[in-house]
Amino acid sequence: MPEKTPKTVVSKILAPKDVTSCDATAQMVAKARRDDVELCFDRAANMKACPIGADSACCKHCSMGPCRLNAKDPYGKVGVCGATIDTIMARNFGRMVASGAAAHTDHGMAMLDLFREVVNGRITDYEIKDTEKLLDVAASIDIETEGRSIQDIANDLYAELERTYTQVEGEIPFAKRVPEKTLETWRKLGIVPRGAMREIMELMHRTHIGVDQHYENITKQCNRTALSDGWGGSMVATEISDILYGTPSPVVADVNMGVLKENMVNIIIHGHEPNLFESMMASVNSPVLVEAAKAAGAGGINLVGMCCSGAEMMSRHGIPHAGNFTSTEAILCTGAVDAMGVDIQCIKQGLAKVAECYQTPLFTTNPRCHIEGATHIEFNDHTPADCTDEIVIKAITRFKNRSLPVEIPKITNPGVHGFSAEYITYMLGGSFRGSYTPLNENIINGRIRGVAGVVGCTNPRVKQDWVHVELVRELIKNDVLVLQTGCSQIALAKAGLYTPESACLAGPGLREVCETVGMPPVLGMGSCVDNSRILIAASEMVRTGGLGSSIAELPAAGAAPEWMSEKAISIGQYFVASGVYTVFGVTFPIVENTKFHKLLFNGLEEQGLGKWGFTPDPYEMAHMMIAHIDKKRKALGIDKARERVLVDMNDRRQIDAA
Ligand code: SF4
Ligand code: MSK
Repeated sequence: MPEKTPKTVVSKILAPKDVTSCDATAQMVAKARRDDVELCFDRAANMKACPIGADSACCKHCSMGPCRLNAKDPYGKVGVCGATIDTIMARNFGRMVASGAAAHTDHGMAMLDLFREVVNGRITDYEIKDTEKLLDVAASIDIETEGRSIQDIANDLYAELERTYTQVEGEIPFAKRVPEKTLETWRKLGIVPRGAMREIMELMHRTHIGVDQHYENITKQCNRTALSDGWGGSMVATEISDILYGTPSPVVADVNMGVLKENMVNIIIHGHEPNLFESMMASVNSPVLVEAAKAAGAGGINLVGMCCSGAEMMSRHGIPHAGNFTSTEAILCTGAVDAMGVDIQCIKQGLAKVAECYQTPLFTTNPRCHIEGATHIEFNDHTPADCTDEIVIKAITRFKNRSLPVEIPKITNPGVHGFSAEYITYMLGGSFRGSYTPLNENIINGRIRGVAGVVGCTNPRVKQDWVHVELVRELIKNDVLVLQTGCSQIALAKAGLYTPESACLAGPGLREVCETVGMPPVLGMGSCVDNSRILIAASEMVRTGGLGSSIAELPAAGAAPEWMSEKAISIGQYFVASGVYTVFGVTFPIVENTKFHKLLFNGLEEQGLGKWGFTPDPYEMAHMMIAHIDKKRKALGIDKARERVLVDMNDRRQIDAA
């Protein structure tokens, strides 16, 4: 019999401080060890990643295989069907893009379904909250708004946006928002998306055995599919969520496990769909349920978010946030979670076992996501309170019967969140001359060196949050303004960088801008689906002028330093296809020194798009991004302007000491 590794050995191998730089999570990892409970960190340590799979050198697309090629001798062998390593890697990569894009677009389509039912009056628990946003979005795709009723405009908007998903031929509606030169490049390359369903279907078809066997042609469809996500499914999800629930503007919120309260009924919502969370907000404020909580001996009901719907609700309403992806099991070890409700995406199956260990009821709510061992209470947009009220009632019962010790890490990090693309316009220009002009001017004059999007997951294969935090600190120190979403935003919030005072960590130029405006050097924009806000901000920068005529010309770069999901690959690919240099950490699922690798890491840039980069090291990553930003500044002829604002050594020493 093979020898099993006892959990006690695992606890000796992994010191909590080695798996996470989040103190609260480390405290809970230590507690899990004492309680003999296994978390994702332990499973990662005991699951050696298959090197052939990690390199994408393995194909299991048909039963003549699986075929394993050798990454060390990539052209020494082909699959049984004759597929080369470039075909195999491109197909595997393409399927990651298809799956990631499908996740975002299915979510977006669910938001659009809800919008349709609200507009036609069949759903009354939600309403159009932000009519100004409705008018802006409608106008951006040439829907007439003058002198028309909100109802008529909303009906037209629904009909138009449905094409994002279902259209068979033609360009998706939000192609109209793409800077002209970028769009021209896409047209020339034949990668303007039609409808997301068509693009995802075609990519799945092409990656079937015996169909597309040229890595360049597969990559073309990867671009088209990823763009149908970024400028399609994801963008619709964000815009419709804003219309229904309000466009975020800066709000102060607490982040970290200390947002749980020992004397309250604690409910966590985790996932990606705001409708479950919005309904839960109503349920926890229901006087009847609040009374029931008090009758059970609680001070009240405490609703907190995790992962991406948590980031979205924090940005929109200031709801406290308890932690990112890698902390979702660890937080259950507090014993203080009276219910966890989940919907879709990034919900670890391991939650069920940890929840059982700590007597926390775990509820799945979405028909797309059931988990063995969890209780399923289906959420229905037509009767949302049926689900969320029941979860609250179950949480109150659990609170009343709490029998395990409670240990809540006493750490909270306040910060300012909720920087939508619209608010950036207002913040920098004021209500009378709101525009991106001040941002562009500060980039041109060199106070701001460039803009970086730092986004994406955390991953138990690297020390949680550490790569995000070190990367962002290095970027802002070098005057790069950082835009963030998703689990990365939460990592930096926990590191205290979401306060305006953290501007003291920035270089002198960025610090001056932050202090003038009163903003942090790191701007959080919401969930991973809200990466579309970064695309909109980039388009506005191009449209405002002075920084080139395509996204590819902007002094900008992107990174997902601790990525783990297929959604991240789709996001990375749509940023690359939009013209952004995008650097990933952890690992990259492609063998180096192959034709497909050269295409992704160089060839796409030669076509007028962006390109991929990779390094697990945060400092190297920062300097790869800064070098790219400087290259773009030089090409724009604004590198000289930057020299005028260079600081003296004394100033620099002060920044380093801060
Ligand atoms: Fe092997 Fe080709 Fe089948 Fe892939 S498609 S498993 S490479 S025979
Ligand atoms: S939740 S995709 S771990 S950002 Fe959007 Fe976080 Fe990545 Fe999931």
